[in-house]
Amino acid sequence: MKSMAYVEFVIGSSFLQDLRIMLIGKTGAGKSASGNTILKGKMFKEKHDFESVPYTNTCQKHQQNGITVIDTPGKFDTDISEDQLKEEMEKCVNMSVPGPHVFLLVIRLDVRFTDEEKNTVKLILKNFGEMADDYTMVLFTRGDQLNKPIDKFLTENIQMNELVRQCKSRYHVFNNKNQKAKQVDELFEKMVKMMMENGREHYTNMMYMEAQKRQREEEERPSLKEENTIGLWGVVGVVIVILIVIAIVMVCLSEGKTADWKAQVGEARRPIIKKDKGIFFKC
Ligand SMILES: Nc1nc2c(ncn2[C@@H]2O[C@H](COP(=O)(O)OP(=O)(O)OP(=O)(O)O)[C@@H](O)[C@H]2O)c(=O)[nH]1
Ligand SMILES: [Mg+2]
Repeated sequence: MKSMAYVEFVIGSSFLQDLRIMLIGKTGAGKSASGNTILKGKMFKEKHDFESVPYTNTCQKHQQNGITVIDTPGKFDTDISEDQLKEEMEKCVNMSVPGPHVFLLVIRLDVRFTDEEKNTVKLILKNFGEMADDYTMVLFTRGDQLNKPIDKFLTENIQMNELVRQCKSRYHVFNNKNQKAKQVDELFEKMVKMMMENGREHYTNMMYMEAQKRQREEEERPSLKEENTIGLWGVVGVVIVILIVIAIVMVCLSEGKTADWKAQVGEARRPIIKKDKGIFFKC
């Protein structure tokens, strides 16, 4: 437990005079609700539990006391096409210029972290590139539904544990139904620590461009592979044809020899006809 003096130091810290946070995650994870908890107000619109389509379709930005929160549309299992979402994400990055200090990867604690969930999260992170890992912290929502200590929960959920480790073991738990200030102060404390570790640097637009470039290159790579496969099959085809030609030539040659041999043998095996014992061959 940190002393109150330390927490007060963090809250008053110059780090928090200009802090840019970007909320990312699947639809319904609780991004908008978390944005409201952080800014201590009802600034972002939250969706209702029964809605399956993303509530936040466009980037939203709100500021309070030097803290900027950028809310993003939920990824990716819904109506919005991949291209539309990428376009929107680019807008979100531009909205955060010169770039966010922290990506909060928002994850619901109360749903099983299946392979599908894992892949969605992978896609979200991939969109920002590996460099974003240094600036990412997992924010678990629905802490009100957690019935055990978070450490124990993570030990029992290998997939979530893995994700947290990928984010350099940075995580925090929010209960957005009870916007207690303490949970926000503790989050800021973790963010300040992270910013110190990152030398006060932030994620930049350049990093985003680089990540997008890499992604495009990766998408184009399968066709290169295909070309290579076609090339490989071409070589295999030529080799097969050569082998067939060689085989035919050898067969012809050996048939010529056989004919000679047959001729010789035919000569040698001329039937000997004996008058009294019929026909037999001389070996
Ligand atoms: N019980 C509980 N409900 C929460 C918590 N956080 C979010 N919710 C609820 O979960 C629902 C979805 O939250 P949103 O913040 O709208 O989710 P989102 O990630 O912004 O979703 P999209 O905008 O569609 O991408 C809302 O009904 C929230 O009230 C939490 O900590 N506890
Ligand atoms: Mg939202």
